[in-house]
Formats: sequence, structure tokens, C-alpha cells
Amino acid sequence: MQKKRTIVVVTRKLPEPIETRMMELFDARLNLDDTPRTQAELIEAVKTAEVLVPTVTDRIDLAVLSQAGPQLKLIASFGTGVDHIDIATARQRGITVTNTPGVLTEDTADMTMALILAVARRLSEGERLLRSGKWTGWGPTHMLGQRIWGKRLGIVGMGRIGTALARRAKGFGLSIHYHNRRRVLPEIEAQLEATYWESLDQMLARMDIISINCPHTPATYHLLSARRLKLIQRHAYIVNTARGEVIDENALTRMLAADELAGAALDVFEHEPAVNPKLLKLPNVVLLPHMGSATIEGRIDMGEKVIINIKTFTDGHRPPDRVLETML
Ligand code: 8YV
Repeated sequence: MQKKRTIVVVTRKLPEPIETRMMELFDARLNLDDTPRTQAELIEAVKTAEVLVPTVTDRIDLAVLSQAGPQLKLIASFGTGVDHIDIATARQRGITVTNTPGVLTEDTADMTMALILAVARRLSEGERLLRSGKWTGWGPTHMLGQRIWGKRLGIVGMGRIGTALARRAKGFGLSIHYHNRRRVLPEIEAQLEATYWESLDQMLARMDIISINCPHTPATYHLLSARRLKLIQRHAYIVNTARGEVIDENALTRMLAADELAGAALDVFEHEPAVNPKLLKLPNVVLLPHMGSATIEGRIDMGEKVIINIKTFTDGHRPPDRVLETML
């Protein structure tokens, strides 16, 4: 007789090969039309699911977790960031939480590099001009951006993605600076010719480009506060492919509008999918709809990781990508 399959509730549409494999392995409840789940639907889900597979668009907070039935034992999140999950409450309720680190590192670093180039060389502005039909032809002083070769890049958060960005940026002639809770290994620092700044304030004040690559945790909420943003040089750019909450978005918008910064390239926002309407009007910002890790390969790898985490857990072992409070 076949063993009873684990009830796995998946909150969003995942790549088809992943959904198919989940159907083979589990009693998978898919979301085929991909409508984001409301809080009421999430509460319904945690009452029946043995495993919940949420994404960044689901808030798995105290209100949801306090309604979870005793059968819910694992939250296998599809994504690396876990700021949408109340990890402490999950732990108190004996629910294991896993994520999908590592598999979206290179894609996110590529996107960050693309955004650095896009904002400094005014790619979006140029394309908008051309598409508007108002381009009147080449001019020697037309659409001038800033050279990135030889400039200083300050990376806030030198984890996997920060390091992958540093490798790319070095190839583009940028000198690498970073701020991190912990200094990276001397051999990595040497390879990247990277300069470590224990003081974030000191680093921010000296950089030409700043990239946010740290997770959003209580400690990094508004890490780039209005005060810190003021330390940044007027000709500098800010790039964010991490989480909107790390920057005070209103303060950043005010400074960009007042030309107190050269520009920004943002893939993430404080209140997604809402974007500060004033940002939409500014020419010197490149805006993307949270696409940093959006590759077919990346999404399949993320799904594979989710499956491995569920399978290992339901087979009675420790899943490889457990998220512990102490990691945050
Ligand atoms: C993912 C991300 O697209 O994994 C993350 O932390 O921010 C994204 O790149 C998203 O989280 C999928 O749930």
C-alpha cells in the first residue's frame, strides 16, 4: 500500500517541472492561476497544510501562524530572503523554516551589475527618448553619463551576492569597498583587492556607487536612513537589489528629486508592489519590478531546493537549508 502523501500547499505558480515533480512526490495543492493569497486564504492554508511553500509575496506573520494547525511542521519558502516569515513564532510553534540560498546568487549579481551600468550610463533615459520619437540625432554633449571604470563601489553586505557582485565589478574596473558585520576571509579580500570599512558612515561618504546586498532584518531596517543618505556624495549612485526596507525610500526620493544624489537603480521597494509615485517621475532612476533573480534556470533551481528541503524533512532528516533565528 502506498504511504500517505504529505500535504504540501504551494501559494504561487511555480515552474512546471517543479509543480509536476511536487505532484509526483506529495499531495501537492498548487495555485495554477497564480493569484496571490489573501491573509484569510493563508490562514485557511496553514490549517490543513503539513508543509507550506510560500514566497516573498506572502506575509507569514503571527496572525497567520497563530492559526496554524498542529499538522504544520515545515515552511519551505521559495526564495532566499525570509523577512516575510516570523521565524521566532515559527520556532516557538515547532515549525521548521527553510529557504533557497545559493542558487540565485549569480543571477542577482548579474542584475546588480546591469543596474550599475544602466544608471551610470542612462540606459532607461536613452531608451525612453528613442521610443518617444523625440531623438533628433547624435550630439557631442548628448546623454552623457558617468564612466564607471576607475570609480569606487561600496558594497553594503558582503555575503554570497555581494561577493559575486565584487568579482564582476572588479572586471569593470571598479575598486571594491565593503561594509559587513564580519570581515571576509583575507584570501577573498586579497583576490578582490577589497577594502573593508568597519564604519558604514565612513564608507558611504567616500563612494561613487553604493550597492545594497544585505538581507532585511530588524538590524538592517532603514540602514540607509535619512541621516546616512546625507553622508553620500552628490555625484554618487545607489543600487538596491536586496530589499526596499533597507533604504528609507521617502528620504531617498526627496534627495533624488533635489539632485542631492546622481541617481538610483532600484529592483526592490519598501511597500511592493507599490512604488512611491514621485520616484516614477524622476528621470535619474532606473526602476525594475523585483526581477533580480528572475531567470528560468534560477527559478527551477529554487524549486529543486524546495523539494529537497521537503523531502529530507519528511524522510526524517534535517533539511539542508534550515533558517535559524541566530542567522538573522
Ligand atoms: C525571489 C528574492 O524572486 O529570494 C529572494 O529573497 O528576493 C527574490 O529574488 C523571491 O524571493 C521569490 O520568493
